[in-house]
Amino acid sequence: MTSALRPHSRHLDLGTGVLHNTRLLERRLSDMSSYYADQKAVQELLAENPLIYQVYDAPIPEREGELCHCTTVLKPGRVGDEYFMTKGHHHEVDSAEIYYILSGSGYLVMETRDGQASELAVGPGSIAYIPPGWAHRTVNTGDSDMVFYCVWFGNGGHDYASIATKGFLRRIVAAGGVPAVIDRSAK
Ligand code: S6P
Ligand code: ZN
Repeated sequence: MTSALRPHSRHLDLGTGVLHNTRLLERRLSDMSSYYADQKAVQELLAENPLIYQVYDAPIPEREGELCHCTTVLKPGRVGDEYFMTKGHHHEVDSAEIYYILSGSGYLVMETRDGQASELAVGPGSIAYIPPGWAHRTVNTGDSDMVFYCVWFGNGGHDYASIATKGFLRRIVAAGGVPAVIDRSAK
């Protein structure tokens, strides 16, 4: 199978995470207000509706044989005691993904549909391997942008619905000023 694409490259600005000649997607609090546990804090912050993250998504065809890739710039901040985070998703086709953390620090929160969970602390230089079947979310626990580069299978697809409905088994919150991993149901 020959790709419709010609060999090419694009420029990644290592300082800002901007990946040039890509599609920019922005997620503000209003795009994901139900994802945070503290709904009183959500309501208070919605007036300002902060930018939570940006995705610079390379325009690669979503089909078998291709490698989709993008950078994400996840802002620092909290909603109540819960750190800013991405929505998180499963891939529709169980398939692996690589995350390369360029700057900032936080957690990759992962889980399987049968209830296994993992919270991986990552920082600059971390290359995280997300095995097939593990849903994933990134959480910025630092005080600067968390920038990371991801590569996944073109035919992987994205399933946001199950996470949007149930959330992850664990949340990352500030407890006494430091990050703590707590169960989803904990107050
Ligand atoms: C894509 C990969 C990342 C995320 C991005 C935003 O498979 O995992 O590029 O898309 O970090 O997160 P989300 O959960 O809103 O797609
Ligand atoms: Zn993914």
